[in-house]
Amino acid sequence: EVALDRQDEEDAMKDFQSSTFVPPSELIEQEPEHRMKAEIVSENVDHNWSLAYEDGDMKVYRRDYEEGGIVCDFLKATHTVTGITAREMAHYFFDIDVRMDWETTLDSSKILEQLSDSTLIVHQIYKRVWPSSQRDTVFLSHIREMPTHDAGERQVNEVGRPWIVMNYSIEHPDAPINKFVRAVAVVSLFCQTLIEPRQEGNKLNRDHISCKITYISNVNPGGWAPPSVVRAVSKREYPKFLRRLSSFCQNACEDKPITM
Ligand code: 6CM
Repeated sequence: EVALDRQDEEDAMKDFQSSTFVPPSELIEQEPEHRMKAEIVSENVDHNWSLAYEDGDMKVYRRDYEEGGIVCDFLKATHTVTGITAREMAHYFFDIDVRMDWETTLDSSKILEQLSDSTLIVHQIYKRVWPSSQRDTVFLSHIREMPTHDAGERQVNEVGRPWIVMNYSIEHPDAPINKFVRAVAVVSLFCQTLIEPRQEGNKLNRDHISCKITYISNVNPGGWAPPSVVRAVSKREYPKFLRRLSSFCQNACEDKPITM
């Protein structure tokens, strides 16, 4: 019976990989009306969202949402990071080799499977937040350059194509739920390159470029956790994450040629 279960899991995984591995672009192009439409990355923030944090170019919005008393608030943040491109930002957010250099909420981050250069299955264990139990997540992580026609509104001074990283929770036979409470997350980081107009003949350098990021996250902490603690942690951690990831990228790119 155990062997059959395992086979079932493997079959399910194969189905999953072959069916949903690359979302067809026409799904993104025209999103019909539905109750989750406001969560789509290029949608604007409306009256349903409240500004939770603001500092310079960084804005963090949230929308209250609970499932059975568990806080699963929607979070959306925008930020503009000088000196780097969309591709560079997306790359460092995706690259698990540098994750521990900027992410402070983790005990560990491990690749369970590498499906391609642009798609990984990752297992992460988070630091315990008092007084709740320690959490882990298993998610599919995918990076891609988007065709411009899928990208929604273009920014003033935007050049090239946007890049996106999507992390969304899945199950995996190599990381069964046992020791930790399994949190479930849907995260996406959407990056656009902006270039300041410059005088003709002036060579492009890092002072002319910046990366506009739109980050969305929806985390179900999986199992009850005190709402006040969840909201306090998220209020503190998201701005911190955005700042740390941004300065990590700026430092990493400083002396490197610009990658568009
Ligand atoms: O997006 C972020 N990081 C990515 C790379 O690690 C990845 C991670 C997504 C999952 C975030 C879920 C955290 C769930 C753990 C909950 C632990 C606290 C429980 C509180 C109980 C009181 O997409 C940056 C994520 C920044 C997190 C603040």
